[in-house]
Amino acid sequence: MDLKEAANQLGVHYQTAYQWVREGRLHAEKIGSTYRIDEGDLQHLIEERSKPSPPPKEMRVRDWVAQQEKLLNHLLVGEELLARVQIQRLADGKVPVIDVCENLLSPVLTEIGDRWANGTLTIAEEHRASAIVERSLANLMLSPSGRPKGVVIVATPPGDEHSLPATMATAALRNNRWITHHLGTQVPALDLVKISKDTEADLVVLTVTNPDARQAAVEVEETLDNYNIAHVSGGMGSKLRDLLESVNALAKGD
Ligand code: B12
Repeated sequence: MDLKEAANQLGVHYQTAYQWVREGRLHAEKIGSTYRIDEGDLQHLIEERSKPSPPPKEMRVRDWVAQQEKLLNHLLVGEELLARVQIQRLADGKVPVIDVCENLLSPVLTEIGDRWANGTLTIAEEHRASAIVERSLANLMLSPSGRPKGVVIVATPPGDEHSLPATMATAALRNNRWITHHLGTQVPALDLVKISKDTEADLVVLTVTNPDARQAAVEVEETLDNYNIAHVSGGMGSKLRDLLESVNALAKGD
C-alpha cells in the first residue's frame, strides 16, 4: 500500500507517517517518487502503538537549588509553559508534593517577595510569577486512591489575600488522603462554622501569611472554639510536615 493509505490505517496525518518513515519507525520502500509499505510492517507498528506506555520513572531530585534557579528564571520572564512543564515533571516523577512546595515553590516565592520588597521587581512581575505558580499547583491537587482519613477545611482569615500557601496546604492534605474543601481566601468565621458543620469536617486549617491578618485569625479561632470545631493555624515559614502531623494525629485519635 502507499503511505497515504498507511497513514489512514494508523489514524495519523500523512506528514506524521512520512516523519516515521524518515526516522525508521515505519519501514517503507521507495519506488520512484512514492513509498510502498508492507502490510506486516504496518500491523507491527499498529500493535506497538496500541501497547500502554510504561509508567513514568520515579525521580529523585539531587539538586533543589538548581531546580529553584531554573524555576525562578522561568517565572521572572513569564515563561508559563516551561515553569509548568518543570513542575509537572516532578509530579509525574512522583516527587512528594510537600517537597515540591517546600524545596521549590516556597523558596522561589520568598525570593520573588524579597525582590519585590527591595524594589528590584515590580508588582506586575510579582503578580505574573505568583499567578503562574497558582496555575501550576492545580495539577498537584489530586488525591490518590484509598480510604480517606477524614474531612478538612482550608481557608485564610479575613484580611489575608495570600491564597498560595492555603493551596499548598490543600495539595499536601489531599495527597495525604484527606478530603479537603479548599475555600481560598478571606472566609468569614461564621461561614466557616456553617460549612464545617455541613461537611462534617474534622478540622479547619487556617493559613495566615499577612501579619496584619493575625488579629482576624485569632477572632476566627475564638469563634471556632465557641462552636467546638477543631482547628489548627500556620503562618509564614510553618512547615507542611507539621500540618500533616497535626491532622494525622487527629485521624489516629491522639
Ligand atoms: C505572592 C505574594 C502576594 C500576592 C498573593 C497572591 C496569591 N495568590 O497568593 C499578593 C499580591 C496578593 C500579596 C499581597 C500582599 N503582600 Co504578599 N507576598 C507574596 C509572596 C511573594 C509569596 C507568598 C507565598 O505564597 N509564599 C510562599 C509560601 C508558600 O511560603 P510559606 O509562608 O513558607 O508557606 C508555607 C506555610 O504557609 C505552610 N502552611 C500553609 N498552611 C499551613 C497550616 C499549618 C497549620 C501549618 C503548620 C503550615 C501551613 O505551607 C506553605 C508551604 O510550605 C510573599 C513572599 C514570601 N516571603 O512569602 C509576599 C509577602 C508575604 N507579602 C507581603 C506583603 C507586605 C503584602 C501586602 C501587605 C503588600 C501590600 N502593601 O499590599 C499585601 C497584603 C494583602 C493582604 N490583604 O493579604 C510581605 C509580608 C511582610 C511581613 N511583614 O511579613 C511578604 C513576605 C513580601 C516581603 N518580602 O515583604 N502578596
